Amino acid sequence: MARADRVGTRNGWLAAAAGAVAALVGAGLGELSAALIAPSSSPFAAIGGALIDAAPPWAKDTAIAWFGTADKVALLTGIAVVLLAVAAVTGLLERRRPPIGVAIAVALGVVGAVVALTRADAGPLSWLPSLIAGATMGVTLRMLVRMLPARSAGEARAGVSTDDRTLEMDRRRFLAWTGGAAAIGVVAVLGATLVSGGSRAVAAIRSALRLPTPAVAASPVPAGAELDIAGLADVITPNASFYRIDTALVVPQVDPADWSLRIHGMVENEVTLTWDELVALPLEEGYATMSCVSNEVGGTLIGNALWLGYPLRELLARARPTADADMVLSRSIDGFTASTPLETLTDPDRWSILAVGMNGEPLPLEHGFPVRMVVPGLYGYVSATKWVVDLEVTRFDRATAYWTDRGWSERGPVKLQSRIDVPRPGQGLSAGETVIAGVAWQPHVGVSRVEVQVDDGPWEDATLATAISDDTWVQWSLPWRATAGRHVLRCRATNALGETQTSEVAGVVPDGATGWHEFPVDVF
Ligand SMILES: Nc1nc2c(c(=O)[nH]1)N[C@H]1C(S)=C(S)[C@@H](COP(=O)(O)O)O[C@H]1N2
Ligand SMILES: [Mo]
Repeated sequence: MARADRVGTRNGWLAAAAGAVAALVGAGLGELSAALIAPSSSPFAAIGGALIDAAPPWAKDTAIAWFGTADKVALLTGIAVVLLAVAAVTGLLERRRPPIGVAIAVALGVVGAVVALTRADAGPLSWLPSLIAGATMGVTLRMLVRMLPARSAGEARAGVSTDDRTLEMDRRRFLAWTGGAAAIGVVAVLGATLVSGGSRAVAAIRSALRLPTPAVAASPVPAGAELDIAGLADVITPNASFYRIDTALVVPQVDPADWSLRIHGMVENEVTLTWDELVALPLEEGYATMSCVSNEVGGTLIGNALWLGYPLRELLARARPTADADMVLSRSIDGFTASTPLETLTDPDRWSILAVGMNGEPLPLEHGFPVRMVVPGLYGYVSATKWVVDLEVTRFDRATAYWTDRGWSERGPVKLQSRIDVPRPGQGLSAGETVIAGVAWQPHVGVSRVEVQVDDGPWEDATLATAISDDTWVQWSLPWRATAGRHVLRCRATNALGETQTSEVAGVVPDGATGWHEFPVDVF
C-alpha cells in the first residue's frame, strides 16, 4: 500500500473514532443537562419513549418475548449502538465533506428536541438537552476532525505535512485530545447518572413517608395459603420481584405534594383530589392479583400483593357520572391511558381502588408512586394505570386508550389460567416420590379446582391451597411418583363458575393467551 493511502485509511479510522467520541461527549452533556433540568427531557428517554409509542404491537411482543422485563435496557442499548454507528459515519463525512458531519450532528439534536417537546410529560425546557447534545457533538466533531494528522489523503499525497515525525506528533496530539474528550463524555454520563439519582429526591420523600393505618384491614392470610414448596411462586409476591411492565423509559418522578387527581368529563360534579385529601380518607387494605395481557401461558408477568387504597366507586360517586357514560379513561402523568368499564369501577362487589400502598410500603417508584389504580379481574393495560393523575368519565365510542390504539382489545377481563412452577421445564429429576406444584388464577372469579395430567394418564385432582380471596391466585400441588424417562406434564384449572380452562391455544394479542401449560421433564 502506498504511504499516502496508509495515512488515508488510518485517518478514516481516526475520523470514525472522532465521530463516536463526539457523540459520547454530546450524549453525556445532553443527559447531564437533562438530569439537571428534568429527567423526562433526556434525549435518550425522549427518543426511546417515542420509539416505544410508535412501535407496532408485534414489536412490543417480540421485545417482551426476547428480553422480558429487561426490554427497556435492550432498547436503550440498541439506540446507543445505532447512535455510535451514525456517529462514526458523521466522523468520516466530516473528514471528506465538511461540514456535512457537523450538520448531521446538529440535525440529530434538532430531531431529539422536537421529539422531546412532543412527549406527554414535556416541560417548557424539554428541547434544551437535545440541542445541547447536538451542538456539543458538532463542535467536538469539528475540532477533532480538524486535528487529524493529515487532513486528507489528498493532502498527504500533495505533500502537505508529510514527514513522519510531524505526522506522528500530529497523531499523538489528536489521540490526546480525543482521549480527553472521551473522558469528558464519560464523566458527563456518570454525572448524569448521579444527578438523575436526584430522582433520589422523590425516592427520599417516599422513604420518609408514613402511610396511615388502614380503616379497613385486610382479613388475615389463611394459614394454608402458602404451601412453602421450593420453586413455587410465593403466594404474596415481594415488591422487589413483582413484574414491571410499562412504557416509561424513565420512571416518572412524582412528589406527592405536587400530585392531584382530576375526575372530569361526563360528570355532574368535577372532583379534584390532592394527596393529603386522599390519605385522609378511610383507606382499605386487601390482596389482589394483577397480571399482564402479554403473559404467555406459563409466563411470569403476574404477581399478588397487599394493596392499600381507597375505593374508586366512592370517588366516582362524588363526581356523579351522567347516565350515558360507560367508560373511565385513566391517564398517567407520562401520557399512558387505560379504558376501564365504568360499571366495573362503580360495582359495589368489586374492590377497584386508587392504591397508595403495596405490601405495607408506599408504592415503589416503578410501580406507580405515589398513586395507581388496581382493579381485580382486569388485565393491567385496561385498569392498572400507574402515576395516575386524571380520570375522564367518557364512553367507549368516544375515546380509546393507549393499547387499544395499537390493536389490543378495548376490554380485558383476566382469563382463567394455571401454571406449573415445580418441576421447572427442562429440569432433570430423580425417579421416586416428588411433587408437582403451581398456581392458578382468575381474579375476581376464583378457582375451584386444578387438575394435572402426566403423559396420557388420567387427569388427577391437585390439592388447592386455601385461597386468600377470589381476587387472588391460589397455589396447588400434587404428589407424583416419577418413573425414569421423559414425561409431559400439563395442568388445567376450573373456576368458581364451574368453567374449565380451555385447551384452545391463543396468543396474547388481542386480549390474553389461552391454552394449557405443558412441557416435558426428564426423570433419571
Ligand atoms: N402509567 C402507566 N401505567 C401502566 C402501564 C404503563 O405503561 N404506564 N402499563 C400497564 C400494564 S400493561 C400493566 S400489566 C401494569 C403492570 O403494573 P406493574 O408494572 O406494577 O406490575 O401496569 C399498567 N399500568
Ligand atoms: Mo400489561
